[in-house]
Amino acid sequence: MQLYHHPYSLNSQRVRLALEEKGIDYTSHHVNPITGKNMDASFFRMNPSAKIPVFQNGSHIIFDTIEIIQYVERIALVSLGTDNIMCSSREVIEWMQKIQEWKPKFFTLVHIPDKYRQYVSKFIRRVIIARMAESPDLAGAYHSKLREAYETDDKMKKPDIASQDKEHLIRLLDDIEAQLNETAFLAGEEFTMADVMLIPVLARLVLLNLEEEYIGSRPNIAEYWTLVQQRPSYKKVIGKYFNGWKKYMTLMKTWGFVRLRTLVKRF
Ligand SMILES: N[C@@H](CCC(=O)N[C@@H](CS)C(=O)NCC(=O)O)C(=O)O
Repeated sequence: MQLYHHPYSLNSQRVRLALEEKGIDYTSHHVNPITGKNMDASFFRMNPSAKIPVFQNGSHIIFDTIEIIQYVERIALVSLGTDNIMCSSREVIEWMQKIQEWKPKFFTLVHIPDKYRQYVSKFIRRVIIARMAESPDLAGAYHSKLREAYETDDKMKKPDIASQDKEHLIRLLDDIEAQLNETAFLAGEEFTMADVMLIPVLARLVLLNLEEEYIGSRPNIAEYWTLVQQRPSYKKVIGKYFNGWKKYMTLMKTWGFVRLRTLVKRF
């Protein structure tokens, strides 16, 4: 089984948390969307949306995060016996879908300083153009990605671009806060795939230095956040890259790559 993913990608984190929680082995391929690795023809040919994560088991390829997680659950059922491991209940799936409805893209982008955002955006556009020249048979799909990049840049110029996403996030967190008043985890007393969907959202808020505003102000979520950070799956998938000073190392590595490639004009 192959997983194409990256530590930066919130949906990739979800799938990796699920794999770790279920104890499933897989071959990991890092595809950094910020350095435009997702535009490499070898990956792009399999997945012209260029989005990660992508999960491949033989000829079976899955592109949707929730579908991948449910597939991982089924593999766990088959490989580890049916005694303890259950597939997600309806309640869990409802939470998963509700959390998935909140899209982190514009909310994240508005919290990144303009100068870095524009620099990376220009870099990615140049990567797309370079890859298009190398693989003209994929020109149509590369054009779509280029258009998408320009549309994103245009949308970012609108003053209240992330306000709807922010309101959506507040509603979601308020619902979660109320739920965590009743139960230790999102869908009951046990850790489930609903928690796997939520943890990367909280990690993203921390990464953007928004912990106090969104997590600290909600005592049940704050307590839950402390609890879930103790899990080995969290440490392996997120903590290893983003806890404390590590986040600066992770970000600097990517930023250094983008800067260097831009300076030497190698895309
Ligand atoms: N349909 C996908 C969406 C995944 C997605 O939005 N991935 C983002 C990162 S979390 C991505 O790959 N962005 C890079 C791009 O759009 O070029 C899913 O639900 O898994």
